Amino acid sequence: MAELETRYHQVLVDGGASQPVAGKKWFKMIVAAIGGCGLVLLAVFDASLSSSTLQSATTSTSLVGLTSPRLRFPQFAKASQPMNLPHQQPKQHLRAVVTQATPDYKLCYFDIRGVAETARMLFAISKTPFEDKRFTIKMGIPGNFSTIERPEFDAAKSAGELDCNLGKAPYLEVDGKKVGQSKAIERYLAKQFGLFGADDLEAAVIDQLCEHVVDFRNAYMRARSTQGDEAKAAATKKFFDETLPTNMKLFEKSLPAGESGPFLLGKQVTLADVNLYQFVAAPGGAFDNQFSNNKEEAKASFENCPRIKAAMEAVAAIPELKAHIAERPERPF
Ligand SMILES: N[C@@H](CCC(=O)N[C@@H](CS)C(=O)NCC(=O)O)C(=O)O
Repeated sequence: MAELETRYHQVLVDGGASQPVAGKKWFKMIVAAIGGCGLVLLAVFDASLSSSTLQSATTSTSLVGLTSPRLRFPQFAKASQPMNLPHQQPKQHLRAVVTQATPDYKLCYFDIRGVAETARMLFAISKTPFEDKRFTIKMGIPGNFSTIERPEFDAAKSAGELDCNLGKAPYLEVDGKKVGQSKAIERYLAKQFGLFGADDLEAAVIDQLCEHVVDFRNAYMRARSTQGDEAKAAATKKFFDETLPTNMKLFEKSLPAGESGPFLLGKQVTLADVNLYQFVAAPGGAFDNQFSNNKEEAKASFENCPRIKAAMEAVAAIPELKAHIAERPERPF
């Protein structure tokens, strides 16, 4: 039996190129038959997914960046070479392999753009329906958070509904299961919608670019928390005049070489594009709201970064995103 398993493994992993370990002829025949069935099943399964399913998957199902046959046989993930079935090119990744009903998504956050807006953009770009649950907020004095009233949020927090995000918002519900932390939600949704790269390495580069944005945001927050009005104004000016343009050039240099765009990582929009867009270029983004009226400085910061510029223009031109921005409720931040 151990021999049979070994041979079956070889058939799946290297297409049977290795020498069988079994010595007896009848045993070889059984093993070959089992291996052959496995191959036929794999081929049929792959072929059935390659054309029509792939088409419909892009609109109604999850897109996952996994290569076959590793998806189906994760225990063989460490195999040195994936098996190349006849219609597969070496190194070609099957982007859509799992068809499934779209889950019930519910995103719970305040009735503002805030840290949930990138997630809402991901829903819009992927044309995925979701419940956009918004806790109302009322400011006694505009911009003064000590005068804020948010009865629905308070009730939800007392009821333990926000426990997954340490008593804060947002959280995402997927078929009743909750995920907290806005960045975790973004990554999860991007993976579900095929906006997180074609493989783990591309996903890591997308992560890298998103973390750059976190660093840039932290630099801005440090400038904004400078004590004293004059010192704070000077620190904020320095951020837009020097820090942000320098950072954008570094961001551009950090992009993988050889991609022709228009998006940061090639032809396909990813979470990295949407994240950077919401930070420096989106209407109502990080520098275009009640607390920051610096959208022109933000846009100027990547004027000399051709790849970023092209990517930001390409994101701005996505019809579904344009519609989302035009139709979303007007809020101060
Ligand atoms: N790291 C968390 C931060 C969550 C957070 O601070 N949420 C704020 C709104 S942006 C909140 O719920 N504030 C209400 C409170 O602290 O009472 C995330 O990104 O999800």
